[in-house]
Formats: sequence, structure tokens, C-alpha cells
Amino acid sequence: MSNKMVSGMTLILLSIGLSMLASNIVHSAAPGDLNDDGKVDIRDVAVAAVAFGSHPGHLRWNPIADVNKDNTVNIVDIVLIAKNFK
Ligand SMILES: [Ca+2]
Ligand SMILES: [Ca+2]
Repeated sequence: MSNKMVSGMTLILLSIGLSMLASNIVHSAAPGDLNDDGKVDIRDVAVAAVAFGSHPGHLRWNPIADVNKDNTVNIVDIVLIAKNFK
């Protein structure tokens, strides 16, 4: 596991903690279900972790990880996934 991956995972675990603290968690049709298996779990977070910090044309860019479609995969996308995490 690379250092980048480890720091990404740390950030993700922090995000999940923050989202659990948030009182306005909305359970909807799971926008964070990146791998389309019907649930939002650690596998979806992993997809975003790999693409974390990327943008179109970047080596690790993955458009499905860009949940809010702003052409970058960052903490906002991780939080959106974490909000639906089960
Ligand atoms: Ca999933
Ligand atoms: Ca984004």
C-alpha cells in the first residue's frame, strides 16, 4: 500500500466519522454507490480513494468517483459517499 493510499484512507475514515456526527444524514438512492452493487460500503470508498486528488486526464482519474461532477475527486466526493455509507 503506497503512502498516498494510506493518507487517502486516513482522510476517508475521518470523513466517515464526521458524517456520522452530522445529524442530517439523508438515506436516498445512494449516490455514493460507485461500483453499482446496490449498497454504499468500503468498496465504494476504495474506488474514490484510488482516484483521490485526480482530475480528467490524470493517471488515476475515474469519472464515477467524481460524485458531485466538478471534475475533481476530493474530500467533497468522499463526504458524499460517506453520507450514504452503510
Ligand atoms: Ca457499492
Ligand atoms: Ca468531485
